[in-house]
Formats: sequence, structure tokens, C-alpha cells
Amino acid sequence: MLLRVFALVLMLFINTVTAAESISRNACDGVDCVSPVVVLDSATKVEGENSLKIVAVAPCRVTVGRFSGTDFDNFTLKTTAKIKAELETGVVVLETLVKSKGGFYFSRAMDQQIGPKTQWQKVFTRFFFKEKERPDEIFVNLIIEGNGTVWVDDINIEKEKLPTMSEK
Ligand SMILES: [Ca+2]
Repeated sequence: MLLRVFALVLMLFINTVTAAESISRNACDGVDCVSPVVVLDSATKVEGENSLKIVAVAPCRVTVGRFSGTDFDNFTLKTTAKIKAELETGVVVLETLVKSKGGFYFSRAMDQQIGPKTQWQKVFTRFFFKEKERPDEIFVNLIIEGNGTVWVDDINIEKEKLPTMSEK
């Protein structure tokens, strides 16, 4: 009996709470509210014709490079990128995200954070692969922990052979 009364009170409470009034709405007919915005920038770059300019109004993670996997055999995957920041707040961190056997694994350059205001700087991450491991896909991401503008250019994926016991 007590349980029934409790259930009735709970239902009345839920009905009262769900009588909400919309105060703002995004009909998703445009991209004005989308962040970050990524555009090509031919004026601010370190190589080639453009860089990627990312304008974020809120903290976010954005993929700026996507590479197919390769066979690794006792190699280290080194990702390098050049980054420039004009953030209002916070920093930007380079991240390598590896998709392998259905899972995602990351390496972040936490010791090389860029920002809030920094000129072009080269940063890197390292990812160690054991023998016969093969990443399906490699993603290069920027984690923007703040808001403002970030540029990225000249992203490279390198394979570094680890020294063998006889080379050490
Ligand atoms: Ca470029």
C-alpha cells in the first residue's frame, strides 16, 4: 500500500516537472551555433598553401589528420605538428588517437601545451607498438581546453625504429 502511494506521488511529481517551457531552440537549419569552425588560412601558415584555422567558442576536440594504419614491428609512431594559438583562455594539446582491434588508444603531448598566446611551435607525441601490432587507423587531434583560435600546419607521421639490444 505504502509503495503504491509512493509510486502515485512520484508520477504526479514527474508530470509536474515535465511541463517544461522552451526558452531557446536550435532548429538545426544552419551551422551558426556549431563549434569549432574549421577553415583554410592562406595568410597564416608555415608550409604549402594553407594551414587549418580552428575557431572554438567552447572547449572541444577536433580531428585535423586521418591516416590509414600500417604494420609496426618494434617501432615508435611519432606524430609532429606545428601549432599557433591565440586563445582567450586555456591551452591546446596535440593528441594521437589510434584505432586498433575495435578500441581507441591515445597519446597526448601534455608536457608541450600551447597557449594561450603562442607563435608557431613544433610539438610531438610518441606511441609505442609491440611486435606485429597494427593500427587500423591513426587520427591526429587537437584538444582545445578553452576558447579562441588555433592554427595547425605541417602534420607528419613518422616511424622510429627502436634500438635493438645489440645497438644499445
Ligand atoms: Ca600547409
